[in-house]
Amino acid sequence: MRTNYEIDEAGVFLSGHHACAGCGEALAVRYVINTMGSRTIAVVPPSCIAIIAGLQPNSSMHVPIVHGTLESSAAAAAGIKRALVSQGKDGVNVLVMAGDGGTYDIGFQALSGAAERNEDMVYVCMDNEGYMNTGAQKSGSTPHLASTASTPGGKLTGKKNIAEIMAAHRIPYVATATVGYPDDLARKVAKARDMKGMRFIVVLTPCIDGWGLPENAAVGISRLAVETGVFPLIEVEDGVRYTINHGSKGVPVERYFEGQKRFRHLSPEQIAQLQAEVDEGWSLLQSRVECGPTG
Ligand SMILES: Cc1ncc(C[n+]2csc(CCOP(=O)(O)OP(=O)(O)O)c2C)c(N)n1
Ligand code: SF4
Ligand SMILES: [Mg+2]
Repeated sequence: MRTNYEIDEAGVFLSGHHACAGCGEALAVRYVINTMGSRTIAVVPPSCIAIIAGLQPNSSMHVPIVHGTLESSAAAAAGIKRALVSQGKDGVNVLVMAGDGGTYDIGFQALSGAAERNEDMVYVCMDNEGYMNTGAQKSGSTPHLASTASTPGGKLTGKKNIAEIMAAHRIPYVATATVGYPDDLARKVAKARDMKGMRFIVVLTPCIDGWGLPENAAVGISRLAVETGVFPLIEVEDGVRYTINHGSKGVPVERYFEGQKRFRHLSPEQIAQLQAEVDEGWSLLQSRVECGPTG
């Protein structure tokens, strides 16, 4: 899928950072921060993103970074934006880049409160489906039956649907994206940047270490996540207007699991169960779409 969106490599993300080679999260950070532009203040809680951002004076990003706590990113961003507005600096973008642990779980209270108040920020969740910075433990985003450091036999519960949860707050904009489709990702970030109120984007960012991937696999595996329907690309406006940006090609989910060490223990019965779960999720999503697929 191509959206013909021109990715702006504005040079806000600099060469040289401390992520693992091939890290999907670092790639997403590059697209997001370059698209947001240099008139941006970013809040980054503890995560691999904070490692990628690095410490001053050697930060990989050419914008101010506020290193907050894992619980408080959305509250911090709301306060920063309000302070800027009170100083007459309306044109500065306030961005959160938080991991899934800092979004689905530990930072969720602050995020939900900020969404209820429709605070003016772009909140991007870099979703690598686990607490990777601390050794790949499971989070509320880890998929059903995936093996992690804290669920070595496979996670017994499912992945929370954070896009649906945020859409239920009826905020102006919710989207999903992934590094496998960078022009779609950059288009969504630019769209969110130019809106007002609470905008939320969850970006699937494969983790080389936690998913058990070769260093060159992040882009290909995130494409498969979309093509199998495991991670649909969608936009939701005002909590009700759903668009699917990429129609499922119906690739079997087994193709997505192949090559990821976190799924190598799955039995044929478990793969069939996961296929049924993906099919059900896809049908539910279709029922929410008013407009047809655009991609
Ligand atoms: C309240 C709290 N609990 C635990 C930690 C330890 N901690 C630091 S980073 C991190 C992992 C965060 O995972 P995620 O948000 O998914 O980001 P990732 O490392 O995967 O990019 C944890 C648990 C912390 N800093 N604060
Ligand atoms: S542990 Fe995973 S998310 Fe963290 S830097 Fe390495 S590849 Fe990236
Ligand atoms: Mg994570």
